[in-house]
Amino acid sequence: MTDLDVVVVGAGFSGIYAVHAFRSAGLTVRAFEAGDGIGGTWFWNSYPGARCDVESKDYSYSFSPELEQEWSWSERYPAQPEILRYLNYVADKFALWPYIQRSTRVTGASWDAATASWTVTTADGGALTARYIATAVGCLSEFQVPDLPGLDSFEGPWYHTSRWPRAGVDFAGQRVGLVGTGSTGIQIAPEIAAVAGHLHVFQRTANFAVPNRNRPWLDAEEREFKSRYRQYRAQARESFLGVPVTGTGRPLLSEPPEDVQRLFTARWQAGGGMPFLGAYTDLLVSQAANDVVAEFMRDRIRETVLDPEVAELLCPRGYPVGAKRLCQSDDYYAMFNRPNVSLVDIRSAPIESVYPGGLKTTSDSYELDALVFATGFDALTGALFAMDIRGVAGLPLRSAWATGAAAYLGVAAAGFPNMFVITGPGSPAVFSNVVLSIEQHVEWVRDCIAWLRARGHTTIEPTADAQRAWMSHVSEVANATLFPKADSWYVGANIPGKPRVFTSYVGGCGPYRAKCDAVAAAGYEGFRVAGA
Ligand code: NA7
Repeated sequence: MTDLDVVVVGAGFSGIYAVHAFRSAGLTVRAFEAGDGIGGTWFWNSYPGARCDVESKDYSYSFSPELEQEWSWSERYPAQPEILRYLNYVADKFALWPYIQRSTRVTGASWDAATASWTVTTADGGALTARYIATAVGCLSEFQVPDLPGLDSFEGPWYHTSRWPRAGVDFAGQRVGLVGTGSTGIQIAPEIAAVAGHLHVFQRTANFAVPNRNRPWLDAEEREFKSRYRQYRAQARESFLGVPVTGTGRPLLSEPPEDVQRLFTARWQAGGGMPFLGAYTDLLVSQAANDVVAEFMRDRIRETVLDPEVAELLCPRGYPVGAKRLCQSDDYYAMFNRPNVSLVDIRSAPIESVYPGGLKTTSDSYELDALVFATGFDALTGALFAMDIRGVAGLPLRSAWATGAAAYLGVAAAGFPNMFVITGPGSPAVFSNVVLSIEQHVEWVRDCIAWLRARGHTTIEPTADAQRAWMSHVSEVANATLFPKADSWYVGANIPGKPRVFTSYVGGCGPYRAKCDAVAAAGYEGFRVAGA
């Protein structure tokens, strides 16, 4: 007998739904959450300007038609506080609080073959056993601060955007340095610039950013949309990105250039990243097609930023559009026209050190009152490796994945029986509307456990062969695209020493779902089951 059927690690979008889904299937479950509130990514990333780059109507649970109808989003793109309110509302509505233990960090989990169970340990010294564990730790949760000489000596405060002080930060009149110009840096920069005395943006790599055109969601629009929400969700499930995007269905290179420009202009005016990347079939597979959209975007930067030298520095080069996460902002580029903002090129003159009064590059010194790091995450594996997970014969997950993460269907790993990795490596997670991907994984795991129980099986584990074949399919699909061609967190390039492997499935959410369903229908093909 185990203490529980399932331990869920984390209470963000995936952990919250996992608790609900598993409980509804009659399982005993507890989620452990390190934060003192639920929400995961949306709990921790409370920096000013934090906003999702997927539209509210998509970035929300689809499992409950009632929830879908009664919740009302206020804006086209949801801001962090509203997403957090939504998740708390979900926990209230489905009475999930008794099953979520907050302020409790899971430190390890080890598999015991004799009892076919996991022992899960927590930082407060607790331990309990469960037949299954489901990691719901998020793909972007283990934040990283660059190892800069002298950072300890800095006299002002410094922050990472993913651990923002709850009480907020007052930058009024201060000289602020911002390191990092990914999605996060691009969102926080205009907020700091609006109040700071001066903002220095330290840019190592320029990023492509398209407008959001964020606006309030009008009542009439919402009513009309909600009348067809079910059909819309059905389309989303079958779609490539987990969001129905209308593309031309044709390659850009076969189109007259003036038609291409007209379409891009219309999409630029409408806002949003997915409509751009989904506009033509060859944008993410042909460098020549991608060059056209890249130049279109550089032209928009040049027409927005008044200083031509600054504009050129902001123009991304050397990697395809979309191979790093396409950023979204309505005011990032225009911010550089403010007299209190300057762009510092740390590609040509890297940061050398931090000193008590500021930051030194190889060419200049910058006097600063505060420093902000928007320097990203040890993505996909960081939060899993932060725990001491040990599978068959005590094998540490960190060793099993030392040369690259691998999971069959992106949801279960050879050597780690009865462990399910929600949105794990090998799944489409970060290349999709992740809420939909989370629901699909959680439901698949719920059904798998029900199938095992119905047959009296106690363990399930993917075979090494099935896992190898799946990961080689993942690579093959990725290598036919431009995605692996940038130094990004998608390939682990942002973490010194991390193996450079592209582990996300970019074959589309619809086909991926079909594959997972087919595996289940074939009696969990590629898995070994045992017991009873
Ligand atoms: P990202 O996208 O990983 O961006 C991190 C930024 O920080 C990026 O501009 C990096 O430059 C920069 N960075 C990282 N380390 C350093 C060092 N050591 N020195 C200088 N600059 C550095 O993280 P975000 O938080 O913006 O976004 C993560 C995801 O959240 C995003 O993709 C969305 O899915 C939501 P680099 O490009 O590596 O040269």
